[in-house]
Amino acid sequence: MSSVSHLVESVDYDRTKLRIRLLHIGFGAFAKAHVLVFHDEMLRRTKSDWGVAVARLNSGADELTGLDEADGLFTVGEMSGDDLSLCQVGAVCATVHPKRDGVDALPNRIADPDLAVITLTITEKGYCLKDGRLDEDNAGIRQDLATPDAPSTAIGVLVEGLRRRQAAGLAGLTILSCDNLPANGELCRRAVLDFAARLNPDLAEWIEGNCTFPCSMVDRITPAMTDSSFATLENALGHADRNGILCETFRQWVIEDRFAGPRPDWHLAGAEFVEDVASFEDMKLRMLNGSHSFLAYLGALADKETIADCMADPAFRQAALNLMLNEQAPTLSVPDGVDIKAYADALIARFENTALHHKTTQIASDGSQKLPQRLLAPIRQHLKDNSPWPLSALAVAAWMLYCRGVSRTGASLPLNDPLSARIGTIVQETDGNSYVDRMLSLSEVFGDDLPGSAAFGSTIKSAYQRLQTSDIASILKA
Ligand code: CS2
Repeated sequence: MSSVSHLVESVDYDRTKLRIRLLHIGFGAFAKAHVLVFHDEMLRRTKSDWGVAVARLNSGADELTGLDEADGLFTVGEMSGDDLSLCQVGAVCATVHPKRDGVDALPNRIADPDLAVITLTITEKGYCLKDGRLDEDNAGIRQDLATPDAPSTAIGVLVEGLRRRQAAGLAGLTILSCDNLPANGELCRRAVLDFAARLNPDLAEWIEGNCTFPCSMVDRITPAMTDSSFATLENALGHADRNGILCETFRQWVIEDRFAGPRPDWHLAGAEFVEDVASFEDMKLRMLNGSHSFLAYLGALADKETIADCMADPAFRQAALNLMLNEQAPTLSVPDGVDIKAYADALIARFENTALHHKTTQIASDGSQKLPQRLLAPIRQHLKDNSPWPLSALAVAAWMLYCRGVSRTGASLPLNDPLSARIGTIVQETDGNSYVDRMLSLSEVFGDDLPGSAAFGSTIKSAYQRLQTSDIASILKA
């Protein structure tokens, strides 16, 4: 790649006119490359006053300070093969971090009269759910319920901010989840209302009557930045940008059109406002994320570092396509106008993008939170229809084998998961079929129904045995 040869699309709107009307909580790689890119393009087209404040809750205070030092400006590089196009995002007017700015900073930002919309990328575990309801045993939730005016979880922060809005006699907000969960808005609403109701039923009623929680489907492959991707960006820009991000060129955002108040004109940047987003969510979660998880666990076990490395192996490539078309697509109600075969082909092409160094171990993280919607929901459908699901079984068994922390050649595999302590105990105490049985007893993952299904248990055990004894590429070819 040649240096200093890439044209950067600089910010072309008057940043002094921006007021903070949007707050994004969970400002990581994905938000930079997705929500903020849509928003920035909207600002370029409309020259409107929708400024953004971005927040993080746990780690990342220094990164936000780094962004402040760059006056909120950062570069997004879209990569396809050897092509890299660069764009500067100027929408960010302020950053907030409770550990840097104090516990009141975020609730007060939510209670600002100018604010109209909150977008969230807090990952699956950030919603603190169990069986679709707030998990009151979650340590963070327990703590926030005890000290609600000093919240540490996203749910606690939202409720405290909304409480301050209600007390100030302000209008409600639109709270827009952008995480990879089915009916993400509904789940967010449930968690917020459950939390609020525990504190004060009147507050819960106010939130229900004045705030909306639209669902949305978000899509853009955005690997975590590494030294090498920062170097690629620096080479293209001609100078370093520690706030920058690299991602693929594709992006999609389908949003349920249910806003409590003003709505940003994101459609001018390609977002779609629709009445019902469920079919888009399921399609993306199962076809893209389901096969991502499949490739992540099987690929990591076979020592493949990235998704593109998996795709370079014909056995993996064909298996991913087969999983999509034979096991995921038949469980979907495909959105009108979508050609599912073309969608699958496009996903394969996106996975093949060698410019994206998307690590299998990154996607493998938080499996206990991801498996249910990506793989287990379609498997339930197959069990009901009595249709075959051999590749989905391999993916679930591969997750179990991955959790033991060692690849087939003995390389160590990192386990990042909210259930890692319990999984670690199961790994220590059991192996073989009894290991599979103990893993199946994790009801957060498998519910109460799947462990009781003989067909499910025996299929996973047989897939697990094959993975332990045979070469992965030959299992995929079989
Ligand atoms: C991935 C997603 O890490 C993961 O679990 O499957 O982050 C995926 O890259 C995005 O959902 C793509 O839109």
